[in-house]
Amino acid sequence: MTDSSQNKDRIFAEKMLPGDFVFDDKVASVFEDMINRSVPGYSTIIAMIGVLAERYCQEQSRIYDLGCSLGGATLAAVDKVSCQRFSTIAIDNSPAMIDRLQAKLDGLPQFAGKVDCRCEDLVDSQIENASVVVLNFTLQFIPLSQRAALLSKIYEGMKPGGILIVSEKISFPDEKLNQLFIEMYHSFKETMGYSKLEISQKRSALEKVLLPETLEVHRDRLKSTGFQSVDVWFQCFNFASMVAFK
Ligand code: GEK
Repeated sequence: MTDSSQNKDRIFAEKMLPGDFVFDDKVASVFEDMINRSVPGYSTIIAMIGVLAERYCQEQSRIYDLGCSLGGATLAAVDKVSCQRFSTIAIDNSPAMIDRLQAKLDGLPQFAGKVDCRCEDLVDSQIENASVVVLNFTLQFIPLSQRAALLSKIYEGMKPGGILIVSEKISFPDEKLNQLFIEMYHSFKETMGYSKLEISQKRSALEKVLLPETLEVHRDRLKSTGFQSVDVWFQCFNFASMVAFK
């Protein structure tokens, strides 16, 4: 297995037949480059997840990273938390991602035994005794009809005083702003070295797979799930991260 941080994302560089985006081995092998060049503010969001985890992780509780990919948020959290006794569970349903994350952890002695990597559909995962739950750009891939039930399950599995971090690509009710932010986002991707062909082929591949919602929809659903305080702590164009407190 190669070190994915060395691999450049050229998946959509050549003209290709249309097809839905999947988190397969090809994507996992370039994922770090892909997400860093595709999500504005990704490295800031990851670092701040560490800061939030440090503050809100409770003794004898669990941290969950749901849709962990290569563990960017997992490692940032574990690295910062100062609790004496806590466990961390990193879940993804892509075997390619979980195998790579496990291999990465095996090479990092400071994380030995600290992260339990699970290859499962988070819709079926059990959430228990959680003080920090992370959905960093994952909820957007869950079918719309399953999102409310997933959030209720997470809420039920959380300790009072715990936090849920939800980062998402978002849409806007105002069509003019929606269009503007999409265009700004595409300009951002061009500055990150993606061609117009890459941007348009990836957009088509994600169309039926990544389903953005508005901040209002996210806020209302989190509130009706039971979360007490909910708001955005990071936003850049059509990418935002929210925090919700139980
Ligand atoms: C990061 N959080 O670097 N069950 C489990 N995993 C899933 C499911 C599901 N039902 N659906 C999608 N995934 C990471 C980045 S990427 C975001 C998250 C992106 C997983 C999928 O396999 C992929 O690894 C991840 O969610 C989404 O902080 O690529 O835009």
